[in-house]
Parts: sequence; C-alpha cells; structure tokens
Amino acid sequence: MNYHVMTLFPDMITNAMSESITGRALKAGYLALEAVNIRDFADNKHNRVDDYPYGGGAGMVMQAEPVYRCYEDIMTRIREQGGSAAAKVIYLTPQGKVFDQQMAKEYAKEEDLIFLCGHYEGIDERALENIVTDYVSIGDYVLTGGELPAMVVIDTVSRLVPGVLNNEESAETESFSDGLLEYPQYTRPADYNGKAVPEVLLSGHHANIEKWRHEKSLERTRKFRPDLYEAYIKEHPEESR
Ligand code: 4G3
Repeated sequence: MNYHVMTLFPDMITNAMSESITGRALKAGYLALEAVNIRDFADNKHNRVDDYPYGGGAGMVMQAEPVYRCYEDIMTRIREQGGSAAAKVIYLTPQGKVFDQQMAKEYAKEEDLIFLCGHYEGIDERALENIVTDYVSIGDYVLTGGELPAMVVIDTVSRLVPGVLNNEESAETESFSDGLLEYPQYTRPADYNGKAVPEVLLSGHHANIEKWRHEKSLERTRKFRPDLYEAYIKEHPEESR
C-alpha cells in the first residue's frame, strides 16, 4: 500500500506514522508513505496558499491552484511507479461519509491512496470538484485540520494490509470482524488486589472459553452499542435473549 498525503504539516504525518506498528511496516516495506507539503506548490514568493473567502465571512480558504499542482506532482510519481491513473483521492471533512471498518476493508484493496488535508475554513470548491473521489469524515466533530482524520484512516487500513500485523496481532478475531464488541481480556496475576480472573479462563476447556467470550461480547454490545446489537441479532436471530 502506497499512501500519499497532501498537507500543510507533513512532519505531523511522517512523525506519527513512523511509530509503533505502522513504523515497523514502513521499514519492512509493506507500506510506503509520502507527505507532500502543499505550500511547496504556492505560486507567489511569500508561499501563501490561502486567501479571503469570496462573499465575505470569517476565516481563510485554501486556494485551488497549489492543491491541484500538488495532486499533479503526486500523480506523476504514481504513473512512473506503474500505479493506477484512477487512484482514489480522499478528502477529510466533517461533511463526508462517516468512516467505518467496511470502508477500511475496501480501501485496503487499493494500491495507492491519496489524502487531502484541509485547514482554515476548507478548500476552494473548484479544486475539490476536480480531484476528490471520496468525501470522508471520522465522526461528528470539528478539528483544526484533516491530518488526524487522515492518520485515523491510514492506521485503520494499514492493519488490514497483508504482512502489517504478525500472527499475534492478527486482525481476525476482534471487534467488528463479526459486528460485536470485544470480550474482556486478563493476564497474570490470577488475583489482582483481591479481584480474581474469571474461573473458566483458567479451566483449559477451550469450548467453554469460546462460549464465555461470545456471551461477554453479546452482553457488552447490547449494553454499550444497542445499534450494533440489533444489527447482529437481525443476522443471528437464534442468539436473541
Ligand atoms: C475541511 C475532518 C477540513 C472542512 C476535518 C474542516 C474534522 C474532520 C476541515 C472543514 C476537520 C472529521 C478540517 N475536522 N470529522 N477539520 O473527519 O470544515
């Protein structure tokens, strides 16, 4: 997977992604990441890339031309590396479709993903019309920029890319793989300040352990995410209680 991020704060992206599991996967070559500074494509000697909004109002708007030139620069490299001319361009915005695990699964099939991070009050609509394929939001709140949302999408997609997780970290049995929340986990000691680990987990009876974990998943999902619980029961009516 090759990630390309258009941003005014490229270090924010490369610094954060160089840590932990994504950092390991970048080193090992399962992932590639370039953060491209939109400011490098400014057409004036002051390197300004924003201006006042037509029609008035608060804040500044990012200009179309630097964004478009940044995109062309990235697309040139993608073509040189044999990538698709139809690479998706994901614009992170509170106006987008709310990101979920299913969207991450679809994105994980792509060879290249381009992210556009806005700041100020957004980006000139004409640049968006020309290059953006997907409008994506990570939830109903407003941030100072699209960088954190882009990294949320990149992180979520990355752990679905073959080779990124090792066997112990595998993405198979976990929240959302079957639409339920995860069951609780315990490790040593067996007694922590008088709180014991549930007996079944010490029994070595694997069928009973699986049954207990599934019940805990159902119980938690019903309590904390009734919306997910209802969707699950629709698919598995025999498990209704
Ligand atoms: C574009 C995304 C970008 C328009 C971006 C604000 C929250 C999200 C921005 C705009 C963002 C999100 C930058 N904040 N919920 N801020 O995914 O109004």
